[in-house]
Amino acid sequence: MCGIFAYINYLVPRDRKFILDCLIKGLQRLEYRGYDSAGIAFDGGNESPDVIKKPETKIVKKKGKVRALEEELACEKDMKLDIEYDIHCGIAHTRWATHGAPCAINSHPQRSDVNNEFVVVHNGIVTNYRDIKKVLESKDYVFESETDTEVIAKLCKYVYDHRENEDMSFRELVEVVIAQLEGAFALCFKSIHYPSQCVGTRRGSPLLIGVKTKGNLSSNFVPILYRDNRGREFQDDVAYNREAKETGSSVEENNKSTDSAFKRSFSTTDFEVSGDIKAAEYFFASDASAIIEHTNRVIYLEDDDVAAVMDGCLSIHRMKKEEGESMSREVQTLKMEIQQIMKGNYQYFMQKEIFEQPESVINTMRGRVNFKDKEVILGGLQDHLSEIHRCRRLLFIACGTSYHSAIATRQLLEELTELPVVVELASDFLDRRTPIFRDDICFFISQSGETADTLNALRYCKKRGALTVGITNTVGSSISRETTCGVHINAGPEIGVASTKAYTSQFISLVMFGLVMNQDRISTRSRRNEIIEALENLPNLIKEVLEMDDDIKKLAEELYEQKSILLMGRGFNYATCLEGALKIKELTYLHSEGILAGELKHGPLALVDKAMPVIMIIMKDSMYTKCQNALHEVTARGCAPILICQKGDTESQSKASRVIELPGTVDCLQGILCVIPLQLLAFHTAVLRGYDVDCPRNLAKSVTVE
Ligand code: G6Q
Ligand code: GLU
Repeated sequence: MCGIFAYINYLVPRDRKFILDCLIKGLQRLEYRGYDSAGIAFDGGNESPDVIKKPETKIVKKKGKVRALEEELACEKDMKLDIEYDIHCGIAHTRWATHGAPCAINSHPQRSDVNNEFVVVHNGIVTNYRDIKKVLESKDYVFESETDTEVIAKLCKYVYDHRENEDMSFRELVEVVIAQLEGAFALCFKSIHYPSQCVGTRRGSPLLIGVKTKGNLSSNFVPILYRDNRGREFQDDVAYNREAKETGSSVEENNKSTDSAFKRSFSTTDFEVSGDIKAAEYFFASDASAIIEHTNRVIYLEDDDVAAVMDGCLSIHRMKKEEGESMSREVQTLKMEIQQIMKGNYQYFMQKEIFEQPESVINTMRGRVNFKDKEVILGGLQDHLSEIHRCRRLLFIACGTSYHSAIATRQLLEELTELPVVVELASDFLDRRTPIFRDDICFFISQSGETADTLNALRYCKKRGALTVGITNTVGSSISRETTCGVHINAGPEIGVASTKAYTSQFISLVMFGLVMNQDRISTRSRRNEIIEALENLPNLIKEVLEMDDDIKKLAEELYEQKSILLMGRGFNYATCLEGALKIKELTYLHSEGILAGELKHGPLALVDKAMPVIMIIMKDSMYTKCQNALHEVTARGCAPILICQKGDTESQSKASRVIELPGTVDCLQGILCVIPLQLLAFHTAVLRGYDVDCPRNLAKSVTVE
């Protein structure tokens, strides 16, 4: 994720200092979304704005948090801050790198050329950027950054320089550009060819517009403007009026009202501020936390909307009209407080990140899993696949939750690669000075990419000639930089110390690796297809499990005063027990232990009596019968466990004290669904015990010491 913010003032005089402060403040509100670097673009030149000179755009960018950018701006030489602008557009960005390490040159705004003719800020991933880059390079475009985003800015210049219609609008140019893009994006554009105009658009990443005018907004709807098959713009008045009437305001009413802030002027297809209150300010942002302090009136753009602000008018355009889609975008009123918004409707970042998992797993798979053709591509490994195929064994080395993601996928990786798979805790691996060979492939899994134990293990393996692969969530981190190749899990920033969405994204990334290794094997084709189909449906199933949140909260109310909780499972759910136990202990400070159900009779069963809280995971997979045996061993000691099982498993449920029924999926992915109730249970139990969920005692988000 990242933070996009743009501020446009029209006939509202603002000096440059106000404008820069507004942009910086907007980024600070969005910093929780990503903060490895930041940048800003605004009108350049030091003369008074009423001296008409060729417009120029100034860009200032800096690695580090927004504060570093603010300091950089303060150091800008001869930059007059008291210049006043009646009309101005500024855009800004705080980055969470996916392509290109965090540094000034890779920060946004990215530009079309050395004259900053077009600048753009981007949230998301352009999955076909390599192809676009090749084409533009063949036309002598020179790229300066490692980002995917830069192709967007250069595409703008290409389209502009080759436009047939001299009067091509900024919005039309952006429509041509985004039609070439694949992947996910929210974008804001600024250009010297379209002074003081701003165009914003989205596909897969959020973007909203705050509107601030002198008058009260009596119009609650901005009509969508479509392009007909001759390229002319039209608005479906009939459908718009019907919808507006149903919701209490219509074009006629708007036009009658003298104080309406939006009035449809038939001469153009835009909405403008009417009467003498033409002054307006617009705020484009990735989420409302950057807007709320300016205005509570916002418009949430939908995928493929293109919003343009020109001469104080806001218009929203779509290329084609889909059956049954809304004809307009509602101007909504925000009712939240700023602090709350940064966590959305959530009390804690960890809670937000648990509920982000349907989206984060989609982002992890985006541009990598082709569900139609049943193909998986991991671009970061492509150049090393032949070496990986020839290796002697695969080692997965990590700590904590990241280690559990390797345990969770070990069985599947053995099945799909038919190679020995070794999973190691980094600290123990180093203590033993484990033998490593040149034909080993060593994977280092780390959300932060900075964990000292894992990093030291990486350096140990590299020294011994092994091929090293990073599986991280942080581009530019030490592990991502020092490994030979790798996969970015694209889970977005994980703020809560207790890892949740990173775990499920690591899990999915390792499953994708297994599918990549198995691409050409005919014998396992049906197994592959079963897994890929299950991956496609997984986000919906995660959503279904998250809807059980209230039930899990009730369970937490029964457990939060306990002293200890045992979790038992085996096969694909042994890791789930380890991970669930870790979540419970690190958030609630209760003793909790993940036990391999097959080990129960070798000792742990001594802990079990009718008073011991036991959570048992039993799924209808190849371990079902063996788990039934464990269930009998436990119930024979008077314990009625809390059962996490598949819907309809009445046999197991008859012996349980509480039942959490989950939807079924393919056996090797079931652990993704089973871990979510445990994440929620740990969260609610911690809240009930009055602890700080996002910052558990004694812990840190990134353990950079051994
Ligand atoms: C788990 C914790 C912790 C973490 C490890 C590894 O909830 O966040 O166990 O998983 O410290 O961290 P990295 O994944 O950043 O290496
Ligand atoms: N993919 C772009 C980059 O790596 C944008 C990442 C983001 O959303 O911050 O620069």
